[in-house]
Amino acid sequence: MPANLTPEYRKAEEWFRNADTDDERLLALEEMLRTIPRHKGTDHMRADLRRRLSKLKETLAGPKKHGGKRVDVFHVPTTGAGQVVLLGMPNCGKSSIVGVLTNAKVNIADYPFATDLPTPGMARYEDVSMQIVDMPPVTADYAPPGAVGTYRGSDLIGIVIDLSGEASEQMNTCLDFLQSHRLLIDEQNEETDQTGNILGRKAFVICTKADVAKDGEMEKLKNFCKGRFELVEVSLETGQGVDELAQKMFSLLDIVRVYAKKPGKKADMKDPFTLPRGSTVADLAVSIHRELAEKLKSARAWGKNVHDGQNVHRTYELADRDIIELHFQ
Ligand SMILES: Nc1nc2c(ncn2[C@@H]2O[C@H](COP(=O)(O)OP(=O)(O)OP(=O)(O)O)[C@@H](O)[C@H]2O)c(=O)[nH]1
Ligand SMILES: [Mg+2]
Repeated sequence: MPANLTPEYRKAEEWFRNADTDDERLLALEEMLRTIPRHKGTDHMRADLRRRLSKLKETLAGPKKHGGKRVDVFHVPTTGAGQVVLLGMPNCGKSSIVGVLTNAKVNIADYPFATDLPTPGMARYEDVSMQIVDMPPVTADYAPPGAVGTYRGSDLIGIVIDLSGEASEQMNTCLDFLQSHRLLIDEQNEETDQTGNILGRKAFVICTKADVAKDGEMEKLKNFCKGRFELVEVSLETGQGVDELAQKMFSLLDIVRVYAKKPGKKADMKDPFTLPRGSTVADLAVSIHRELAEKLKSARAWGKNVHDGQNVHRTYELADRDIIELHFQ
């Protein structure tokens, strides 16, 4: 696709070429980024400009102070019950999803590459808060440096596909990125690193722009995925499917909610503890208080798999919405 560069941009480029100090180069690069036309044909040029700009800023900031820590903006610590990180091509609706589900300040725009840094927000499902992270886009031959680390640190990857465009082409680009970085969990082969951590992550597909979808695109995508991924169809314009999306994230994060109860008191039903499915009473004790956990003597449970107030062993597997009363020595 032709870049159709404007005279304004050409002028900024000339300024850059003729600049003889880094300070001036920085201003010229910023001007180039400001004046470059924003469309698909300039995707790579803009990505390259951003890269040059950030390198130059680093040079201008001077050598790092001894012992000073470099902040990795692509490292997003998880808060809440789990972390979902979005992946998708430019303009597919990633920021709109985070904008609708959370209070985070995201940049939603009708031009591509509007987002350039990970931006987390907290989404609610019933009484659980889950973190959802907006990301800069990927294309067939560009991914933001550092993004692999963000995906590796997640609990779940949300592949975002714009139904008003070519769904299978977008899906191929996303899958190529995930597969080339060993980011997809594969049932046959759970690859691990040297310390035994599984490299891949679970993924699902969020299909956006249902209100302006191409006829039959959702069906085509379903066939393309052949049951490999779960899909949710949404419109961030009309709100269609947004509640289902939050519910799907909760169910795919595979967590259980547990309400703690003090002996003789009512359970705290407002603020559940969240643990991975398969966790036990002993795990709950550790998550409440690591040191106190060693003193766990007994526990009682209320919930769908037990009689009210039943005594349970420390190996009892917690079910979603259990109420647990812990007794310490
Ligand atoms: N009609 C319609 N428009 C949508 C929907 N979701 C997003 N948009 C529009 O699509 C454009 C791009 O949305 P963004 O959320 O900024 O896309 P993005 O994936 O974050 O884009 P980048 O940051 O460039 O990667 C905006 O103009 C949105 O208003 C939707 O469900 N329906
Ligand atoms: Mg965005």
